[in-house]
Amino acid sequence: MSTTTDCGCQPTPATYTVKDFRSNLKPIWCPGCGDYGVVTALYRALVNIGRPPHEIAFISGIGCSSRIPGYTTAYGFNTVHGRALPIAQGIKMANPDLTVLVAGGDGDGFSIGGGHVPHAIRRNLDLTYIVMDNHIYGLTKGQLSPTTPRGSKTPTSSYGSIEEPVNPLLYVLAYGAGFVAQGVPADMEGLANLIEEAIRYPGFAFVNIQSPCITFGEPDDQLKAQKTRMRKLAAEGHDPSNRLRAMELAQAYGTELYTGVFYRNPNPPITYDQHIRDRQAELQPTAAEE
Ligand SMILES: Cc1ncc(C[n+]2csc(CCOP(=O)(O)OP(=O)(O)O)c2C)c(N)n1
Ligand code: SF4
Repeated sequence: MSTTTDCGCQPTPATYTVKDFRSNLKPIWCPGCGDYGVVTALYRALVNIGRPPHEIAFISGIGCSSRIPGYTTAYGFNTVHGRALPIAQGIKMANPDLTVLVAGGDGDGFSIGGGHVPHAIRRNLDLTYIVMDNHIYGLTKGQLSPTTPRGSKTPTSSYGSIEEPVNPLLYVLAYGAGFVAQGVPADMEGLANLIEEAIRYPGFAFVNIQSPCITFGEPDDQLKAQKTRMRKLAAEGHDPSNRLRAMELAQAYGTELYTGVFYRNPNPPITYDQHIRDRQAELQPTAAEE
């Protein structure tokens, strides 16, 4: 952190660097795991946000990806598999001034924790949900996950998966999320910008990150392949205020690798946490009542 003075009297706001957000814990992800890129992009986004680490709470579930809070200096809580969202909502309610980030894998978010996603969206607390989508259960050694493509061979689908995968983008759009984006670690700058935009969005914001699992993932998902496959929505002329078009584009999940903002509500509705603050203010006794 650095604090400078313009004239020797008024300190200018503190500025933070990546070092301020990187913890002393050395990541134990496999060398080449996409999650390294995710945490680097996150550090960059937090530098741009400019809030100190103690004003940020970072909540995760269980999985390789869910280790991420430990690699930051923000307040962190590595909770229970699939239960990051309810705990994050409680934290935001208890201290609405915190910037609350939630992260986990596709298994954590769309399998065991899938029932929490619609309710977090409809409540619309101001938090950012990052899913590190590697189409596999990484931590438990490569079993089928809810986003595993049909036909993929895994230890739990030896002859190829016969299940249709969940489409996380369409799922959250359908439930009314106000901010929906997708990024890849292969485009670090783009990913950092998306995370920053999501944090700045006043309401529930979702970022699906196609974060390759180098150990159990498919070759088509790896960083090198991402670079050739990715198609930036901005370059395609997509207008992120058009929710129906966003849903149309989101249908290509699993075939096209679109990156960027699918949808940003141009008129963000009041958040749940703001409703509560307003209600509390209304219920405060006036001086005459006291
Ligand atoms: C209640 C419960 N059920 C199952 C597990 C075992 N488990 C731990 S992580 C995990 C899945 C991990 O996959 P994902 O959430 O996609 O994260 P990744 O490791 O791929 O980043 C499972 C099934 C658990 N820890 N707790
Ligand atoms: S198993 Fe896969 S997701 Fe887990 S750390 Fe290794 S490469 Fe990453």
